[in-house]
Amino acid sequence: MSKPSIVILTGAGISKESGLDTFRCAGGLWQQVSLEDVATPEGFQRNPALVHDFYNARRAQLRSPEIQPNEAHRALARLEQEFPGTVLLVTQNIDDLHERAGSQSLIHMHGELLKAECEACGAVLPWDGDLSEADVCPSCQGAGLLRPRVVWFGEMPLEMPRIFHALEQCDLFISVGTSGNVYPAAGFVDHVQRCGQGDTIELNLEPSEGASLFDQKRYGPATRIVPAFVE
Ligand code: BV8
Repeated sequence: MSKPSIVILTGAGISKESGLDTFRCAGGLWQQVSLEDVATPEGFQRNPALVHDFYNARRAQLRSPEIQPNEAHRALARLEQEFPGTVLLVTQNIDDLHERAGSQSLIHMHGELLKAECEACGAVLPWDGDLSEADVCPSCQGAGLLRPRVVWFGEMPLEMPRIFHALEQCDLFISVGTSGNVYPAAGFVDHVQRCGQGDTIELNLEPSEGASLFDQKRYGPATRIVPAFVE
């Protein structure tokens, strides 16, 4: 694996101007539904239909034509194209807007809305329609065992060793559009400060929970401040 000298973390704020809700801003997702009911394994065990409805609605919205990558997604894809092999984009988002903007060196640490996972055989499958308990796993034919390929609270995010290694090696850590409320992602800036040598910068609409830990901060809408930073 090439040594990414720039690690970028993104959160829901980078997709806000594309029309997707954030979680903790006014009117955000966690004000519409209780995260305990729809973003925990216990909630899924208790009421799988409610969880499927929550993710089915977000999947349908993501696939609607008005939801497109914005200038911030495109600026990060350009950065990767201009410096091949040196950028690793770690997103907390489960949308596919970074891919659609052209980013390829990409880790979805909280999973992907357009994938399903079989709790019986572990298969991870592309899934762009509704998911329900009636669906059968195409890999093992198990019924009622498919779940959204999404990391819920209390579950281990994906590819953590690879992410921590990149944080320790990078020359620059950029955090975009995240409130710094959810760990381990919220702890990445501290990890760079303690275990790495990179500079750290926060690009956000407003100061995050971890703002004081960043070497540099720029505030404003991502579609303005991210292209300005990349340029
Ligand atoms: C783990 C599902 C360990 C996907 C999400 C007590 C009990 C149990 C656990 C814990 C606990 N205390 C701490 C924890 C750990 C827990 C946690 O951090 N809880 C918090 C709430 C305290 N974390 C976990 O459970 C994680 N797993 O720790 O595992 C482990 C160890 C061993 C073995 C097994 C396990 C798992 C965390 C992932 C949970 N899944 N979502 C989905 O439905 O999407 S979290 C959810 O929050 C999303 O994934 C989201 O990405 C994430 C972070 O939110 P943000 O992206 O930051 O969004 P937010 O709305 O908060 O902020 C938006 C920001 O954008 C704002 O700052 C705003 O100003 C800005 N903005 C808005 N508009 C714009 C903008 N910026 C720029 N331009 C704009 N236009």
